[in-house]
Amino acid sequence: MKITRRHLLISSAAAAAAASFASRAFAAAPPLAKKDTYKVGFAQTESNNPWRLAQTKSMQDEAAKRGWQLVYTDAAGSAAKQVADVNSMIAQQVDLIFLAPREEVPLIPAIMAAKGANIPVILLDRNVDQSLAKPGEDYVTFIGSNFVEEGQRVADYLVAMGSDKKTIIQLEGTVGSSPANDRKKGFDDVIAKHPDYKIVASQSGDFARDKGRQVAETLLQAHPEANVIYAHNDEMAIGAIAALEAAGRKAGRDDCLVFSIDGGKEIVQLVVDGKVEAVVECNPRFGPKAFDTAVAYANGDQIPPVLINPDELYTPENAAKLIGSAY
Ligand code: GYE
Repeated sequence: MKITRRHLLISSAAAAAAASFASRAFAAAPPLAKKDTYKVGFAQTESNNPWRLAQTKSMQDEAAKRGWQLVYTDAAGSAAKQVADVNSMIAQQVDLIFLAPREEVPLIPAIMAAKGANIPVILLDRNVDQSLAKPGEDYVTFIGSNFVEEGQRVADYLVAMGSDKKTIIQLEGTVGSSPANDRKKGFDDVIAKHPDYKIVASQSGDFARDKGRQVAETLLQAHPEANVIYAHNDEMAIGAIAALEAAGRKAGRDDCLVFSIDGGKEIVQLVVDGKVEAVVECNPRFGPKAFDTAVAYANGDQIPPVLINPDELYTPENAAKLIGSAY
């Protein structure tokens, strides 16, 4: 059975909200009153990596700077907990919710419940299934990177290198998350146009360092001929380097090329050291833009359906120069 917008509404825990939502379906996203200060929620997905910690700090710093109250929750890697977190923010009557939806589909009921309670939602860093919820209607906007383009940039770089290393292992992010889906699509589509390159294995390491290490270890055993690793984030790339070294292999141009996305200080240093070939930045410092967007929305400005963050590309040519600005 295909899950439709209607099914999700009916199955939502917030049945009362859903009833009032029915009459509002397809109307504009809830408004935000103009006030001097706000109480806003930030529903984080997990805190198991430096990217998440940098994002949380950026949101907390911005709230403090403006004197806004921030209701912060950490879903600890569980979409179900994140839905509950959003429902608790609704019960606390926050003015607006910043949501980093862990996965594309399970957070839809939370967005609909907030809409039903007349609380606007701004999506940060991860998106939701666009056939089930729409910007400007169900939530205000999505702020984040273009993940398809991030994957394309890695593949374009690899192909442009013209190296003889063409046998690829891909470490995917969290299953069902928009960055994992899109970083894979962007990369795979470019590689498909170059039949001399081959993705021999592609598996999720859940955006986590140790899971990335374990998955890389297994895949390197199954495919010892692999000589390129493309990881959907820094954490899994760092885990993969540990797996390569444990297998008596080397990360770098002499043996196995490693690529990643995020661009934290630790990985940029590995580019400087020659262990990582290139990293597409995905900047986690969302605070200023997130809060500015909320204010613009309260002022009645037209908010575009997506607000894309510009991303740097770290390479052996610029890594030493740019490391100071990496998170
Ligand atoms: O790449 C990863 C994090 O959603 C863009 O999630 C974000 C990704 C980021 O856990 O490190």
